[in-house]
Amino acid sequence: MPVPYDSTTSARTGARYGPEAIIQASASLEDYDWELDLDVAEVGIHTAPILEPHTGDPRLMTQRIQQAVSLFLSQGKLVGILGGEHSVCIGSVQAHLDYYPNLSVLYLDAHADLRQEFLGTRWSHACGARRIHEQCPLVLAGLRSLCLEERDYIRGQAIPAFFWPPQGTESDYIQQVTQRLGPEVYISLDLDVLDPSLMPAVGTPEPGGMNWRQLMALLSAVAQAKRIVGFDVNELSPHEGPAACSYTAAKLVYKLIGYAAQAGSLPKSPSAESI
Ligand SMILES: [Mn+2]
Repeated sequence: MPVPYDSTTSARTGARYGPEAIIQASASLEDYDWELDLDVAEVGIHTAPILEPHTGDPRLMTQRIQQAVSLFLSQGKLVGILGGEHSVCIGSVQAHLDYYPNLSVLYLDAHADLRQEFLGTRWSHACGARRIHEQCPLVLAGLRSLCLEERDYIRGQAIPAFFWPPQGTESDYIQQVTQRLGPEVYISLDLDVLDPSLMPAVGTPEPGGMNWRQLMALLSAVAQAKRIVGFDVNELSPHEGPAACSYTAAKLVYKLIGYAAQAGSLPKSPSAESI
């Protein structure tokens, strides 16, 4: 579901162009995934109409996203959101909790997004993880940028926060992240979890991030151990970087669909439309 929304973005706007760029790039990708030995298109991918942004009130935008995601969940679909700024995760997770009460969220982001409020709203892109943590268990991974308020909140609430780069081996890191998640996992991903050398087209680039292989290793391990029941991929700001970034984001979305299918997360729906 494309959500071209970036109204609370503080540094660089442009994530509103992300969904269209991902969808365009996806048409040029191979549907077959050799790693999974799976034709992702055959899983059944439906591209929903774009969700029109509510630019007047971020709280109302959150509600709009929740209602739209709920509609698809009521039809037994696995929903993946193409953002848009990262605050789109709040409404999506709220909707998923109605269907998956034991949901836990893997929040992949260079930033903690744990501020209580940012620039006058609690539904800002800088508050996404905070709003999620108020509702369900949350695991932060890929983290490498935060403020003191967020550090204190992580310590006070004992939130599992895995900083990047890993202190030990990558496989230990992956194991520790996975162990902190429940059986049903929602993946909320800010593309700035990747290193800006690979993904410069984001609103708030942060050096020292994951490379492609490291991110895939983590997602693959989570998919093998857990059931992926929903996801969002956010913050692609295509005008801020080379076209390769849109392809990378589109490939990531295909990978997430493939991993979810591999783990048996996807409902078998004969009515799914292919694109
Ligand atoms: Mn971020």
